[in-house]
Amino acid sequence: MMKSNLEELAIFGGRPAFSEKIHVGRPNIGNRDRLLERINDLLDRKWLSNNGPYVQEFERQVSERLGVKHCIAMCSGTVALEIAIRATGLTGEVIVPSFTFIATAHALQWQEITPVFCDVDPQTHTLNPWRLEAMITPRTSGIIGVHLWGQPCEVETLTEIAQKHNLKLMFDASHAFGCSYKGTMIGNFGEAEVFSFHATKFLNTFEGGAVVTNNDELATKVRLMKNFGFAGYDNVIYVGTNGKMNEISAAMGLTGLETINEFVANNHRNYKQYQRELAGLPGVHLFAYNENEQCNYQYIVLEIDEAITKVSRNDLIKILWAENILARRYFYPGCHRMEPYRSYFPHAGLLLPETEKLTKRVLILPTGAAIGADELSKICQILRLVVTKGREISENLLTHSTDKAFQGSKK
Ligand code: T4K
Repeated sequence: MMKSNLEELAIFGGRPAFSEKIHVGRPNIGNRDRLLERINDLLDRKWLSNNGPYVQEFERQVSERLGVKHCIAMCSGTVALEIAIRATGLTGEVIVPSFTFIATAHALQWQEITPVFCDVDPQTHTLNPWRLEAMITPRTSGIIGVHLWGQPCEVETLTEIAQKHNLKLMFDASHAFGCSYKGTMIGNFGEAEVFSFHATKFLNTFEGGAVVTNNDELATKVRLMKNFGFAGYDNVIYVGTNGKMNEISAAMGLTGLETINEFVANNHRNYKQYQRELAGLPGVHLFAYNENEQCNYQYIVLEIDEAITKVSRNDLIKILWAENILARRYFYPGCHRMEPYRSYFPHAGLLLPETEKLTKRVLILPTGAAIGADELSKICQILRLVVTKGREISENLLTHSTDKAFQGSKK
């Protein structure tokens, strides 16, 4: 049933639009039989970890697909970032966006390297190269750009700046598997790029990640570091940790790679439907992907301009949660407003006006194979109802207690 007036909204006592929760980040699960076949194989083989055949095959297929020389699979994107940072030799200060998942900053701070937060471009949501040069100090050793939502950073300009100032450039490509920049696959830029294959990512290995690079020396170092520094039995030649991907994760990754075109097709179909059904809705802007590049369309990103909608992003989230649509406000409130960075740099926000603005405006909607066209239409219809009656809703919300409907998202 389509909702057409305010009393029908669940936040004001109506029946929720969905009887079950609709999540952002539902995993892409490829062919279940193929996965189970692989799991049976690996159990029969009794080879569960430590550079097993599935991990080797997964690394080979990822390298081939991206046209990159080396892929080193890992147990998570965060550990892959930490190892890449260490192997690249970053020290002192590294410039990163604050508008990213906290792991980008933590991977530096974990090894006592200071993340220096730079503002992002309001159009691309990625590092603003024009702001970046002003953040460089004598302690700066590198830059980590984040291809947020799979939208590539301004790679060329960042490369020029890094060369000019003799800085190392790396990319957190956690969101950007299967995306391209000027026709070249993400994975080929900077010293190294890092993917996440977490359950919620476009391609998942339950938990997992990878460092990819075209640099032979760096690849050797990363490979050693993710395996305690072992160069052979009884021979440790480097400080290292345990960053290894296990066989069951690689089995999931290989299975996902077989149907990756379907994952893109689902996401692209949903993106186009959101685009059509939200078109012309005042104050609601759908983040636009460049359709001339390869893209995974894994995130449906809205920006809510409260001055026009008259209903705030946070109220909109409460309304959607009451309808069982669990929209998220990634990456609120920005790394600079989370510990320990909030204590270290209490005034960082002054240099991050676009980040501050985006963290108050962005809302992520569900997509992926788990959501059908009818469900998606229902979500758009609720958004349309709320936004067209924004002022009335905000006034009503003031008189209703809505805390129960919304438990608050973690970020
Ligand atoms: N850099 C960037 C830019 C990143 O975005 C991330 C990770 C990293 C680095 C680090 O990579 P990893 O070390 O994680 O590989 C999620 C993910 O946990 C995190 O991997 C991801 N970014 C981030 C953007 O999203 P949360 O806190 O939103 O997770 P959670 O548990 O709330 O899950 C999100 C939604 O997904 C839930 O509403 C339900 C759904 N879900 C989740 C899982 C785990 C499922 O339906 N099934 C599942 O198995 O962080």
